[in-house]
Amino acid sequence: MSLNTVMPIGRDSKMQNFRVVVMGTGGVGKSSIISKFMNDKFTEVHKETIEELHRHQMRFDSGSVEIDILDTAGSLQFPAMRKLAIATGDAFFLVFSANNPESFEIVKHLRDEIKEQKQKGQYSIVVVANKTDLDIEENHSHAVTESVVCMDWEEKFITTSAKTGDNIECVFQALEDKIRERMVNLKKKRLSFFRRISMPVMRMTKSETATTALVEIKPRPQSMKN
Ligand SMILES: Nc1nc2c(ncn2[C@@H]2O[C@H](COP(=O)(O)OP(=O)(O)OP(=O)(O)O)[C@@H](O)[C@H]2O)c(=O)[nH]1
Ligand SMILES: [Mg+2]
Repeated sequence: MSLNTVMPIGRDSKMQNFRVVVMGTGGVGKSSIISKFMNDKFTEVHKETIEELHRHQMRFDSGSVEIDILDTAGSLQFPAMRKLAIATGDAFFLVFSANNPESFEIVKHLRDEIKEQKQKGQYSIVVVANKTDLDIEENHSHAVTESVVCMDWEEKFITTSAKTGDNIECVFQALEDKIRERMVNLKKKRLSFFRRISMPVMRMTKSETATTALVEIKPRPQSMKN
């Protein structure tokens, strides 16, 4: 699927649902990243978010997936709201500002909270270093942060600029990859479940199997037919 196939959707009960929660401290560019991706729009004005839900559809070979993108409050968030956001998330974009090292500290705390609240394998994280268009002198070196995220945490790290649009698609491409991974794992789990429940048949003796087969192909008695 290409990112161009992401489109607004109506409700479809049969569609699989996947929620990505966008978190990070105030002003790091969470809403700007979403707006750039969804509407190709960027505004210099900072309007603090309370909470906003965006909905899109991604199409995969095996079907469509409904994507809820939850844009959270950076500075105005209550702990209970954050807890709920974490509880309902399948994936998390943890955003910090490339020119503000303290905003990465918040990302660390958020990751800890997610890890505490959710079970391993139940969620995916993408760490986003935004505002890379700002003067290089102002920019904090990515090397250390990137190695912490990629080597220690083993999570995906992407540098972006919501202003220029640089790498914005990569963030959502990473999400797409995570969903695909999740779908494959789910399929594998289902297959192993079916293998497990078919085990007793495999343990049957030859004669038992033959009897079972006979019972299965025996025609329906005449008396039972209408
Ligand atoms: N130069 C530059 N400015 C950016 C970028 N992304 C966002 N901004 C600016 O940073 C400010 C905050 O952006 P928002 O997207 O509102 O940040 P937020 O994380 O959603 O903020 P809260 O909703 O308050 O948590 C705005 O003035 C944006 O114009 C970027 O990549 N580069
Ligand atoms: Mg916002």
